[in-house]
Amino acid sequence: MREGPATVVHRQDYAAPAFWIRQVELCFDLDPVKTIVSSKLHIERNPAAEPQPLKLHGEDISVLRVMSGGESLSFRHEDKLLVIDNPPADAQFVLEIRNTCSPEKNTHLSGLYTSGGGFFTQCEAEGFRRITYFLDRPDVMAVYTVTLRADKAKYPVLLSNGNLVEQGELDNGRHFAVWHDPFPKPCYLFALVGADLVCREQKIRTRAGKEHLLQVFVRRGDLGKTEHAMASLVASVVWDEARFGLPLDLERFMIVAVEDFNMGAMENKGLNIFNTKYVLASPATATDVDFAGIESVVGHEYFHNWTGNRITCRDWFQLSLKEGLTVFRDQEFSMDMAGGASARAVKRIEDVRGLRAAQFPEDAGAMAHPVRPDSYAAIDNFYTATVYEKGAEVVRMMQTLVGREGFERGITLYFERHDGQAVTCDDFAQAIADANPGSELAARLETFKRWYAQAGTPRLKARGAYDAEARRYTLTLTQSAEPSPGQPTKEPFVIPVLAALIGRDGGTLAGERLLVLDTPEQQFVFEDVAAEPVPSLLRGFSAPVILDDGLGDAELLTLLAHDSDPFNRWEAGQRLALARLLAAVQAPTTEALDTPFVDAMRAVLRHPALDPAFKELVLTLPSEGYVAEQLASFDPQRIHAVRENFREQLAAALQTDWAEAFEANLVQEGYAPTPAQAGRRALANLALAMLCLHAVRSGDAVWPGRAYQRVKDASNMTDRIGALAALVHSHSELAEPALARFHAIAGGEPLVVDKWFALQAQASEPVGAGHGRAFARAKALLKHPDFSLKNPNRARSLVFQLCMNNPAAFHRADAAGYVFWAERLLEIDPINPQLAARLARVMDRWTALAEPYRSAAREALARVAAKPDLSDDVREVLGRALE
Ligand code: 0A1
Ligand code: ZN
Repeated sequence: MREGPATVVHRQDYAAPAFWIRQVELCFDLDPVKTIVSSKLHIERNPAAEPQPLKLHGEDISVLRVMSGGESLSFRHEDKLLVIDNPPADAQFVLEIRNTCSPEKNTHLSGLYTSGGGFFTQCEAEGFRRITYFLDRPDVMAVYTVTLRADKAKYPVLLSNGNLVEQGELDNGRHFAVWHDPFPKPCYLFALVGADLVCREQKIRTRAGKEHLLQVFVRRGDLGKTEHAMASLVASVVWDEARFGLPLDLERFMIVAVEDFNMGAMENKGLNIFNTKYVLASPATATDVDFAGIESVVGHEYFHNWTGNRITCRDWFQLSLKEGLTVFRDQEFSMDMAGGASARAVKRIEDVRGLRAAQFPEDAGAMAHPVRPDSYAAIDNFYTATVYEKGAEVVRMMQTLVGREGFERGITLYFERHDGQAVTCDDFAQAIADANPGSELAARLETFKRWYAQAGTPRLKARGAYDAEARRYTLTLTQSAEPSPGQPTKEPFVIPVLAALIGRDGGTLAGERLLVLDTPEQQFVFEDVAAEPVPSLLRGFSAPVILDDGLGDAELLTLLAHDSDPFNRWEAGQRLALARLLAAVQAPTTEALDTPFVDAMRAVLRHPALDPAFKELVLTLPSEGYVAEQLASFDPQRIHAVRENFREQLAAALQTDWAEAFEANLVQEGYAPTPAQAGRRALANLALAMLCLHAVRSGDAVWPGRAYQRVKDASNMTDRIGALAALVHSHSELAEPALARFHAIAGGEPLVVDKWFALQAQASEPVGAGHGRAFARAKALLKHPDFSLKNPNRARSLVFQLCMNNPAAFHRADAAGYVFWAERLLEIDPINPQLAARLARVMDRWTALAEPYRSAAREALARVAAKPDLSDDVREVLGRALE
């Protein structure tokens, strides 16, 4: 941390390194206070570069000596670099460095740190330089041999990347292990673990007949919660080979769970390190959503073995090369695992809902950036929804444009060309296009690549005209895009629009067809259309755009009842609800919901053929955040009041249907985290929430009583927390005793205690009397003995949930929410800048707030930004917010 502006790195300034590091021998004497790192670097000059000093990155570490050929070399420090002005003149030479670091003091959780008495590493993006001096950039790829030495009793398990080549005893109760990774890799994929762990093992045979060992390492006592992670890993290995022909390339593949971790997990070669949240699960401790999260994150990290590790990024601006592609792959994996068409659609709807909740606001806010950013001050700030989720949509559009088989051919060509290299997003797009000459993508590749370069969510307008006489339907598509920071004007995007025409009676008038818009405006003609249709556009959300199709209630009701594309069917329901929410938010009072809408919702709830999971998605109103995003200036309190009012109306109007849905969807079989069971539990939980809401308003004690019983007796966490949420959000008198009960049942299990904090931090803020209660409760929880800001999961469960996911509690007229935010931010920043910078992002959309929130938010931002000792991470986020 330092004063003054951080250095900004620009994509255009990329230059190949002047030195390559081809081989690395590392030796660690692990000690929490002072770890000694000895490194031997086999360096090769880049003949294309001018002779120049060798500058190695290093941060928060101390150098002991630098040698070459048995001689000491002189060096100096320049900012955060170790500069060797006169390295050996040979084309190749060996450099030996000894340095120390202090894992125990490393609260940033980047580099080598301690957690729960063990040693763990996190090197992406720039953590390796916090371990030893190195050319810490992804295009420098080396083969690693790693020796670990540590006290055997305290750290019986010593792991690093690749294969174990030797292990044995040392003096003084110490032991050692030597690991060798045959694949050249950038240093961000390095990892080590030294800890007291146990593991679940399984052997797996790939198609080539080779046997591989899979291992999941956890703390003693957690072994019973590793079954699902292991099953997900096995499924991932099988899937990648079946879908893309990409086999496991290592003898051994390890997953290690750690309690203190900044992100979800990390794809270190052969040694993935995971946040416990994405490994540990049992029916009693994890919800269906947690089980699904584990499957997708285990898949994600495993898939990185090819997309990220075998082919990596040339520089960090290309981050989406590996992240967008790997998110796309994990989404496809989860869809394939889900099974039938309806379960696949449910997954797609959830993914799009996530994109709209996180990425659309990002693209409209202060931190808006292209999928391939142009500059950064702290790269850790660019592990964003844009790089990940929008990046995945860009890959998905490529698949739509070349077809599924064409895309698989493209992936094959990508590996033929680039295996073992560090490449760019352009290289990826080129491979997909080259494998599909004559495709819609190849025909307009340069235009398509604007998706990498231009920030902001494009708007797509669609208007149709039907000529009954000619039986012709003409669709006019128009696109536009708002300016974003640094990009005042935009060129047209390539927008793939999957479209079908539906009859007013629900029949199909024209089957699905791919329309490709690549100019500001284009017309598409459908011939031989028997009657005036309702267009079903952007099916499956075929492009990440905001669609204005001008459809009215009658047409949306038709799509909700009949569209054969489940995504658009759901979307029609959401749009009916959204229109009503927006109208009410902008009106002085909230009126009764109209009968056609309530009837349509009832029809979905009662529908004999629709999946419970799908019903739950349709009957959940658009979130407060999504409503806010539609408005140029929004009042979070008004949005909350209207949405709560609508929920109460739906609770009352559909009361008997909710009761039926609850009973009909109780799962009698033994717990399994399948989409079918999960869907039933989700709908039963929504029904219970609605029943409690109505009961508390009308003074009826039966449903809250049942919910309370369920908190006590539920046989799985999904049911238990669903019942608890129903009591908390309806402000039932039973909420307090139920919370106490839940905490007791948690028995100190960290991930369950996190849920207990998170639920209270998200508690619906009462509208009218009692307003402020949810905020006061969350604030009081800061003092709870179980609370700590040092553990990222715990900090997220209370502080982030309140600031990000509880708008009515957070945005207060008296600005107390913003004061809370500023105080926590300043507390977290010296401990963990990455985490603090995430919290800073809560204010991304402050300019769209209505008064008095807007002025109060600006004041809070300015107050924090004026502090002298902020980290580069936080400074970058605040700087952009105040620009
Ligand atoms: N590459 C990982 C995510 C990750 C990124 C940065 C981290 O530390 C700053 C940790 C993990 C993934 O995509 O899963
Ligand atoms: Zn990733």
